Amino acid sequence: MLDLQRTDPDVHAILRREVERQNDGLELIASENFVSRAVMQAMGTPLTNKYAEGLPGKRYYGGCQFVDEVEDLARERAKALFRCEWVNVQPHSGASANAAVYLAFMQPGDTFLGLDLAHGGHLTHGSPVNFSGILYRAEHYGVEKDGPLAGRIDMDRVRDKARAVRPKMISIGASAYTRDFDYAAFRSIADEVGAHLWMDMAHTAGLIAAGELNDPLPYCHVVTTTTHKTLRGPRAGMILLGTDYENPFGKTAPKSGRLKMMSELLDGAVFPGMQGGPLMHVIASKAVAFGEALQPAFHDYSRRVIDNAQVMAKAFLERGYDLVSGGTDNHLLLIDLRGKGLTGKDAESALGRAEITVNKNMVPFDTQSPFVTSGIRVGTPAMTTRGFGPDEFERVVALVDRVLSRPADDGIAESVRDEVRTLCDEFPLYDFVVA
Ligand code: DSN
Repeated sequence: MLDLQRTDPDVHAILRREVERQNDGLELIASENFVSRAVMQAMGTPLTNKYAEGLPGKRYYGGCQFVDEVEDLARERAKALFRCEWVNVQPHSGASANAAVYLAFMQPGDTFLGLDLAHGGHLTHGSPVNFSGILYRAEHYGVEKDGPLAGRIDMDRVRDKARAVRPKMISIGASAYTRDFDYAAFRSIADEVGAHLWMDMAHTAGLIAAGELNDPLPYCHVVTTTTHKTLRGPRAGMILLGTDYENPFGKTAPKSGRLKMMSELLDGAVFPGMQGGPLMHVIASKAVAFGEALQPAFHDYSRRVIDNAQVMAKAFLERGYDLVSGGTDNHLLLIDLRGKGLTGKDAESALGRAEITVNKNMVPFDTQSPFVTSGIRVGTPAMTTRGFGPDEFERVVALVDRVLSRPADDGIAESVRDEVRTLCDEFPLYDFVVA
């Protein structure tokens, strides 16, 4: 960093301010985390210089002998982590991984069925403003509005919808869904209608790797993920094949043949289908992160992420907040602020003034626009990495509540910000980037 300070003080000054922001504030965005120094070091290496189109041992460029080794290591570690037989670690992001899945298994105009963005799904699961909704015929299932399954997916409704629209592919996965998924039920629906089953586990990959949530790999034909979020690696993506290769294209082929067919389709969809050269410095960083996630300490971390989310849920409920689905099974909460007379936009902005970072989020059946929203999404992965436990998360809820009770009061924002800084100082984060 000292070099950068000398050679480009403008960029250095911006980086320093961002690191200070991360050090001094409460990071509650559910999709963010804090990576280790080792994960960052691998990214900041000369591997960024290397072109390596193709796969290890089959490249279109010379000089790939060492990047081959690191990609192989990343692949082996990912397979061990998710107990599966095939991965592609080249997608630049979760959205790129998802695009490759569409390219491999769908033709433009084909129908697929996924969770509605407005009910917690993701842009790449068929939003009309995303390629997935522009190129393909997107149909959606959602969560229940009322009754015992309020805020949750009713699998009978998913089955009815699948029977009605006969999708070629069904997606599972979400960016704001607080409950676990019933993969066996999804698989039985996919089998009934002859659809590929795809899980986008971007949010929960770390919790799944640690065995803290249901495992999609035995049920889904293909699984995609980001490698940051709960997995706590670099910002990037990955594709995995499920461990049951029975699929609508190859029911009669032997297992090894089906694995080959599916993996070749997906490899080709990543490169040359979607991407050019893979980012070898990021792949090296993925290898480091997967190595960390294979350690027993990562299991303990993942358990604490969920325990802390439950502590937060209880504390918010006790303070009269309305949680979509009434609580959480995973790392995030979706808070419906309509009962508090607040929009998500106003809440995000008021909390921001106190250096508490959240994101505004649509709640199911929202009447506000996606830019305003009626909710906020909060998560525990980042502050759990920092060392926060139940006591700290209870303090966090008290601080959030103080701000949201008087969102326009600058005096409260200022005093909460002072407490936030004191709390953060007790759990130091990065001291090396700003040296
Ligand atoms: N943008 C991510 C999130 O915040 O959930 C999903 O890709």
